[in-house]
Amino acid sequence: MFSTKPWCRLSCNRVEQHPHLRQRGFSLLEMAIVLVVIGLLLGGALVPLSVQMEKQDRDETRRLLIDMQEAVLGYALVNGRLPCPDTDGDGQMDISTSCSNVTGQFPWVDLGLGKDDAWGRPFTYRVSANFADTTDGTGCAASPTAGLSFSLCSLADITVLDGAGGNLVASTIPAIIVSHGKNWATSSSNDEAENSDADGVLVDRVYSNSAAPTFDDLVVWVVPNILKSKMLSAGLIVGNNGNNGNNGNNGNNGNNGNNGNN
Ligand SMILES: [Ca+2]
Ligand SMILES: [Ca+2]
Ligand SMILES: [Ca+2]
Repeated sequence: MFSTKPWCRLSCNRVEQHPHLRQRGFSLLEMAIVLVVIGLLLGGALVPLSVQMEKQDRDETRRLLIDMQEAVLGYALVNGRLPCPDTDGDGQMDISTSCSNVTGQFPWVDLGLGKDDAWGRPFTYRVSANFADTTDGTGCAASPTAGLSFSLCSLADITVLDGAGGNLVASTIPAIIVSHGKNWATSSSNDEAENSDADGVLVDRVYSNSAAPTFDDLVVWVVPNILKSKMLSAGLIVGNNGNNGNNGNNGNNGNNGNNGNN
């Protein structure tokens, strides 16, 4: 028995014989509800995904910063001074005798790494001039070791705070490297502005992308006593002779280093 409808003889015939097979489409209301539910599910999944991606980027950048910190120490062991920043964007440090431009980008060509962070942006690098110039034992040693830019008594001039105008985290730091994070350097955050104003005061504090002032920068620095300890271990700085002042490895009282003349 065939359907009387010529335009759908086969399929209509089957439905007419088996009414329970008759199909009905979704109403507009049902479709709207389904779309809303899918949207909610997708929205719920996408927020954690972006958070997860930022965490991966931060972890990657943090690992790179640790390697860069190690590379700076290695550079000091080989060259007797810290690298001077790159100030013209070619990845090579810009230095004459002195390291007069102490803030710039990390010299990624000379150091062999550290061109960009995980967000494709350059790192900010600041160094203490006394630790990066080509003058032996700048500032304190009476008879500095030839070829060494700094001595045990040399003082660095970088300070790290826990917020703009906040408490000290570290002082007399020879060099510091900053990734400005996913948001780069927001003008609305005093704490982030402190890391991009090219002076010797920088901020390292807990991450926050919601509560003001926001802060997503990643910061590592060269610890003065680790630097000097490595130089001592390598025999590059001699701890107890007058050449390097009389202050042992206490970098923080280096003001007395001038007494080495006496
Ligand atoms: Ca350069
Ligand atoms: Ca930032
Ligand atoms: Ca600053």
